[in-house]
Order: sequence, then structure tokens, then C-alpha cells
Amino acid sequence: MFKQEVYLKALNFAANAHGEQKTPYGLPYLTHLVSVTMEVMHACEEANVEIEKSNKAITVALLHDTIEDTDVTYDDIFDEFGLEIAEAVDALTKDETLPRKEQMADSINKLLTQPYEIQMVKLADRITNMQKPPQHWDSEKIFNYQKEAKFILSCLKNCDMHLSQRLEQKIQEYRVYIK
Ligand SMILES: [Mn+2]
Repeated sequence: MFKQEVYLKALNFAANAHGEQKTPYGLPYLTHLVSVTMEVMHACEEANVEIEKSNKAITVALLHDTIEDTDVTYDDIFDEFGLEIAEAVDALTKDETLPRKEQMADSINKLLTQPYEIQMVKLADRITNMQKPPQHWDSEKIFNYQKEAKFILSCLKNCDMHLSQRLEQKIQEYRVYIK
């Protein structure tokens, strides 16, 4: 279980931060955030994760793209949600000062120092993103996206059995998009 007020506070903060942003499918960006959060909630229920940890995971799921994709800073999150949440969102944020190829491994390394309930958000994010690739992606990008998903799964699979199995299945299904 989780606390409804915790969910609403993070949802409203994320909605404000992402404003008019859209997903690659043209939907309001919030649909991505609530999809990731839905995966996290489901997994927390399945695994009977305790309420405080579920609250944290759900908050971080809703906020996970704020530092990376909006004007929101680490300090803004720290002020509003405290140190643990700010560190968790930071771990889910690509360090754009690094070469592109190193960004994922760097983020995974930061995540591995985080509790399991935070690592779960990364699996939920990738599960959500393993939909039909956007039309403008070429075959190399699609291939690399699946490869990267396998890397994420191999690094984080211990955090939650249910999400790991689900990502494994999404990776299998993604094969139909690889030419
Ligand atoms: Mn995301």
C-alpha cells in the first residue's frame, strides 16, 4: 500500500514541471510518468513492499525525469521532498557532461548505491519505454535500445523479481521491431 497524499503531491509537482511536454507519441508527458508509476505500484503490491518504501518508490517514479528534462533542479527536489528523494532522482538522471556512451553506465552505478525500491523505477521506466519504437528511429537505434535494455536488466535484476520478469518479456517482444 501507499499514501494517496504522497502520490498527489509528486503528481502535481511533476505535472507543473513537465508542463506542455509531450511523449514521442504526441501524448502529454504525464502519461509516461503515470505509466512508470503504475508499474512501480503494481510491483510494490506484488512484492508486499512496506508502505514507506512504496511511498518513496512512487514519488521517485513520478519525479524521475524532472531533473533531466525540465528546469527543476536537485535543490528544488531537495527543498520539496528531502535528501533521499533528491538523491534518488539524481541517480536516475543522465550526467550530460559525460560522453553519451558513458551516461547509462554512470547512472546505473549511481543506482546500484540506492535501495532496491529506487532501482525498481529504472526497470519500470524501461518496461514503459519498450513500446513500438517512434517512427523516426532507424534500425540501428532500435537495435541499440534493445541492447541497452538487456544491460539495464542484467545490472538491476535483483531489485524486484516481478519487474525483472516483465522487462525480460518486453525485451523478447521487442524483437519484432528489429530488422
Ligand atoms: Mn522516463
